[in-house]
Amino acid sequence: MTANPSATGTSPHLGLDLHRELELTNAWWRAANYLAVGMIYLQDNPLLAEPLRPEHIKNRLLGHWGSSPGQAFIWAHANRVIRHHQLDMIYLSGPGHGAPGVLAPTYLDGSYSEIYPDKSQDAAGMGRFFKQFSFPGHIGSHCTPETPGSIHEGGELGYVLSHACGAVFDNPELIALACVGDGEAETGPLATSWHINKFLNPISDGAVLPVLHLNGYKIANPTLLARIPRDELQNLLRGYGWEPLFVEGSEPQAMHQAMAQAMDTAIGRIQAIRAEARGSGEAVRPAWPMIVLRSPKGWTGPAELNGKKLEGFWRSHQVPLPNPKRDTAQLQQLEAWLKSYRPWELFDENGSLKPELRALSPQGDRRMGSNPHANGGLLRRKLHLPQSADYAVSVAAPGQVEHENTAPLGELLRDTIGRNPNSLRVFGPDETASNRLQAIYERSKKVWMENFLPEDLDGSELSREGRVVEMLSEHTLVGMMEGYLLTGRYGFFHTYEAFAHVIASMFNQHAKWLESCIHHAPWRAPIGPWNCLISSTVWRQDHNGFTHQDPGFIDLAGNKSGEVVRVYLPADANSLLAVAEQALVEPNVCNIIVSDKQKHLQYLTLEQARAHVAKGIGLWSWASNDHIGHEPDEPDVVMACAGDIPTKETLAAVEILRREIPSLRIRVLNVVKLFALTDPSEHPHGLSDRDFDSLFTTDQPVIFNFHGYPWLIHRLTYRRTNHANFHVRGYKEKGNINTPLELAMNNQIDRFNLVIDVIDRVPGLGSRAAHVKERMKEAILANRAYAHEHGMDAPEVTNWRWNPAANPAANTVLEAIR
Ligand SMILES: Cc1ncc(C[n+]2csc(CCOP(=O)(O)OP(=O)(O)O)c2C)c(N)n1
Repeated sequence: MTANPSATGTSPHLGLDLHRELELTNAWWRAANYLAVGMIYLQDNPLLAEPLRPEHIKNRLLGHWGSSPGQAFIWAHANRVIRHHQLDMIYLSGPGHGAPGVLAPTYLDGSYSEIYPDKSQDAAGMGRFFKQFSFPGHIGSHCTPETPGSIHEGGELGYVLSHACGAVFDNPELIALACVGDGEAETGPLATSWHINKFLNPISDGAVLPVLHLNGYKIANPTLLARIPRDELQNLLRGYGWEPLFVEGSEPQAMHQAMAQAMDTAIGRIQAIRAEARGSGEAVRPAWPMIVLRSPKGWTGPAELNGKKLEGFWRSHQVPLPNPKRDTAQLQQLEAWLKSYRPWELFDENGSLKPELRALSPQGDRRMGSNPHANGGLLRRKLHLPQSADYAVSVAAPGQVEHENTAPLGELLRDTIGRNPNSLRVFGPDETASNRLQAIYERSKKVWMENFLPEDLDGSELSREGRVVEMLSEHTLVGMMEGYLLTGRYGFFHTYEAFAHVIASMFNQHAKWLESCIHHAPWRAPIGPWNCLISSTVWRQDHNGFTHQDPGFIDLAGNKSGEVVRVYLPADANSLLAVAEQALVEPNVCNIIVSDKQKHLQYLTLEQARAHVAKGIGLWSWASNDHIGHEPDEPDVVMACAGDIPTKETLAAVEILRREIPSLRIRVLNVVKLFALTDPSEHPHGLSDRDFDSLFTTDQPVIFNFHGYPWLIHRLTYRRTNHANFHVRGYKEKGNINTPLELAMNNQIDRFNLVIDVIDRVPGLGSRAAHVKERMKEAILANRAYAHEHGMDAPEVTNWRWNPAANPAANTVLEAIR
């Protein structure tokens, strides 16, 4: 429907009739637009107390005007319905580059000055507010963490709806007003996120109110949704399950009327949906309302410059008048533009907003600049974890039993959800059971607001109230999780390793957000950790093959600030539990946990695993033979490993070496915290040089068997004393439909190649261990032939168990050297 532009009646608030209320709303919007222009251009003379001169203009003009007036318009009308209905509402700016249209309202509602008292409500404060915008040493040009009321920077476009959805999960009274850029709507993540309405339960969740901001243009192009026929757009949005309300035009008075009516209709509809569902107790998916705001890009800005169209065209996207400092005509045009808002009618002689306009903002925490949900750490409660010991795998001796590493974690998550029923959700792209986390379903199912078929009762685990969110859009899931975290709750995302790259950019953005919060917005309380379990890993893609083999996601983590990023590579189930005990609760971090879902050998008891995780790198003395009591421990070689399969192959290699060359002194190190490898000045997990040197030695060969691409280990250790002796094995893009051992052999992380590496690297071994080396080469050929003949690994490989009983008689090589 199109909102009727001739809405009439009496405002139930402020004792104003609607006409007067909208007149004031328009004045408030003028004030916001004035501030937005001031932010982009002015470093002095904020109230135009004197004629505008070049020195009042900033030297570099950095910002985006085009989106700003439309966003301030939305905010103005949100204020109106918040006041009328005492709503709990937050605003998310999809095109966050339109920050002037968000910052200005937070200044007008007083939130900004409360957080930043020097940006006071007077001319001097306004001057500082203008100058700091998009200015070196001050704030950025998007809705960065410094922006009060923002949980969404909007620098990288595409996530506004999924963030909004996460924010309203389990917040039944909250409305997340989400401005979607029409350019943003062309991105893959945004396009798929229209489906959020399939996961919102009108009884227990809040509502997302999208406003598709159809201002027609991106940076230098028309937008698709603005140019397709209107009925096509309407059908598209309806097809996604929304009921669009259209507000279209450019004449302010008619637009205020239309927007007021659309907002009234939308809020009325949301309230009716809630009342119906909550009254009946029956949750079905309604057609939630949304608004399509078709207004000019750069609305109220200069119509043209040198005969070229600005308002209502892409040329208004950034700074419409690019050079008023040096071009007198542009300076005059800018002054006329600023004066067109009649600031003298809006601000008193001190520069404070006039009281009748100030009254248009909601009060206290109802202001969208001060809503506590947008500083979610304030609302965050401690996550109650059950005792991990209840789920620990019993390990009588290392390397004897196999277990699915992720299954106990599933039990831990199940009971953590039980203890935190409204503040923990698990997100995954259709893989919760596949990743062996299905124990969660004993406590909570998958949320599903669509219809149910009878056969769904047979194992589909669907429910209206589920704490598990599954959808085949990693973007939407991670966006939902981030919205959930940013509003003070806890989340856990799990995915395929190779496809974690799909959300690599989201990880980047979230890590940047956290980093900025810590350094530039200390008033933001810490939020719960961003958890990503990578559980279908490169080394066990038996039925998928090459496309599913890519351990590069953790490489990204190496690019981010150590303050906010953690990578864990637990080798067994208890290590994963011990990691989870930390990862689930550490605030303001992103955790990447790599743990394959299949059955693996178990090495450590929970107590041992906890100590191992606390240290980050463990010297596994039970696997080493360099500990010779009274003499200094001097290994001939250090066998280091990180990750489940590389750990197993390393141990199998050590077993061969101890059998074949028993006097070779081997030290086995297992790395569970990847960043323990780096310097403590780079990462809080980092080991000191002394600790590192004592583990890895300063001069002995280190054969490092790594889960990921080998270069990452070199990146992390290049400054360590013994780096020159590091020989790293890892994934080298050699894969197909392989057996596990064959894949390991193709990439040389297997036991036989590791033995060869040791023979090649330990000084003096070489030709003296030629017979062993030959046997290893033969073993590789034989095992490959077996795999190609039988389609599986030989039983002695598959059923291999740690058994270091050495046979001293076989030792001849090293004794001859010593
Ligand atoms: C994912 C992504 N791709 C490209 C850009 C670069 N970019 C910044 S603004 C913009 C145009 C945005 O258009 P729209 O969403 O309609 O916003 P508005 O018109 O309100 O400025 C683009 C392409 C980006 N920020 N994010």
